[in-house]
Amino acid sequence: MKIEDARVIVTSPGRNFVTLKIVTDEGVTGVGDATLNGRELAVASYLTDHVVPALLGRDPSRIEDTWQYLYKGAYWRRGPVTMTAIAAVDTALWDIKGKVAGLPVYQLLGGRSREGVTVYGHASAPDTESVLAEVARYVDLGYKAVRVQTGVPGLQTTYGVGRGRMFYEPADAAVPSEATWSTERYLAHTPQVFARVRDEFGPDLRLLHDVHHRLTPIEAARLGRDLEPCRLTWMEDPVPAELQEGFRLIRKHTTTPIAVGEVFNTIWDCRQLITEQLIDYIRTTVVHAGGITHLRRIFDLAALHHVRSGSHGATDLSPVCMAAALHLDVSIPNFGLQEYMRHTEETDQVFPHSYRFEDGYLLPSESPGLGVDVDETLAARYPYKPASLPVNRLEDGTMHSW
Ligand code: EZ4
Ligand code: CO
Repeated sequence: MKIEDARVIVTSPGRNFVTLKIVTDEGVTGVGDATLNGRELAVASYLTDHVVPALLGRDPSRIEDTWQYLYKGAYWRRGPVTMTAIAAVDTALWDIKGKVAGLPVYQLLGGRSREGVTVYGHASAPDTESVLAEVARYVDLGYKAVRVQTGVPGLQTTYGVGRGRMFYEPADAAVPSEATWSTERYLAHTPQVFARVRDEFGPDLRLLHDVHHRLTPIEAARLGRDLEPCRLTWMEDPVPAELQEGFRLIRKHTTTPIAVGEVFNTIWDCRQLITEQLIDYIRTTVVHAGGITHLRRIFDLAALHHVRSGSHGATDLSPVCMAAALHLDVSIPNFGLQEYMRHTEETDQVFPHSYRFEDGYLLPSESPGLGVDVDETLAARYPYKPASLPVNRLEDGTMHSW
């Protein structure tokens, strides 16, 4: 079998997505998500101009070899654009392998290690009172874990807080919009929110919070400590993580578990965090960390060091990524949680899939391959619209993380 064609599909059914579709000479097709929020066209070009020409004529069954060829062969290793492009190829090849074998991909990864994939939903609202109602809605829908984000008194907008029910889309303007941030106001407010939520919903509901990289290690240590009575499942992205040893300081001061990694692209970005046991959950994803092949390598390293998976699953990760993530999630020994934000109806129509939500769990598809596709005719009806993630400035105008 040979790769005969590989198409890059850019579409915007409510938000932008880039998808790679590989077609073999025997007519078997595979899909991979290649969406990099706010930088979509860079990946589309990387694929079209540099990867696709090298794929044509290759044997699609050689997944590992193709991964190594694209990673080592580029000379310029790592980085989000490169690793997202490699991820798309890798994911599509796993899809093809599953279809050829007549098995869902999780069977090729060793089969089930659990019945379903526990997911968490996003409760977000401008203030504490209204976020309680949002948490209740997720509990009613069956969710066993909920991420809680609120606005901060005195700040006009806060990243991570949606603009409507079940709707969360941080990428808006073509040129990044700007928001104002205050660490002091945030640190004073957040523990009060969680005290109310824990009080209202009791000890069983798993609660999570995303800091979106906005603190320094010592500030994150304080937040972690202040949140200890609320028993969080995790505090996410407490600090920007380029300086991996920075997490030692947080670790020294708090038992609040730490999750990080949604912006990581390779095992090298998290090697020290994992091997020094500085984190509890690694949030790397199929689409941004080199596909199923490389993500499994990261999760295997994590398993040796008491670190569980907690893959990113916001709306900019397409149903193709989610379908692939679920095959890994259900099969690995050290699964923790999977983030799950519902896509819009338009997105679900462009990417027909057969994974489903049931009683707080996502269940991977039982179809051969990944169990997801892209409807290219429908996709063509939604042209690309530039949209970027916002930036933050402190109250005096200084640029800040996120
Ligand atoms: O900022 O998906 O945990 N989820 C998040 C997301 C990310 C966006 C970036 O593309 O932090 O909202
Ligand atoms: Co996050």
